[in-house]
Amino acid sequence: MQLWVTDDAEYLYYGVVIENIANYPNWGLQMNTDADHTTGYQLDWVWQQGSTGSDFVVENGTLKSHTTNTTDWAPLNDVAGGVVFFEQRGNAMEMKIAKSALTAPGKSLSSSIGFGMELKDSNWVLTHATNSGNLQTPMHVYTFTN
Ligand SMILES: [Ca+2]
Repeated sequence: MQLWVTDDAEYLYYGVVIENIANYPNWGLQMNTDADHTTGYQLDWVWQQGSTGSDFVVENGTLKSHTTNTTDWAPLNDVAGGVVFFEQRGNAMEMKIAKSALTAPGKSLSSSIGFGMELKDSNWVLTHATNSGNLQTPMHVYTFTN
């Protein structure tokens, strides 16, 4: 898997290339948007404990907010209009996310965000992630340039 990220004043952009993409009909791009690992979903079985705290996830092309601050899954809330562009062609996908959509009550958008991609099978079982083969590494960090 290859994953790129950049930003401008209003948007966050991701580009992803996934080998054998047909094996992963479900996916989630997790984001710790407030740079606070104590808020959001604690994905400690994927990334290093204390480095996740995912506040938002782009799940199969739709932006959703996490409603838990623990390792226990909880229902997600759709964030309407958060993904302003999404396209998948072959094994590549691009998405454009409104920065203004990446805030929630008590959570502000940090200038540095954690992120990581999970790839899942048809039963939503995690089968690959950006750190697959070396689980428990810290979530990736991107610092905004705008
Ligand atoms: Ca967080």
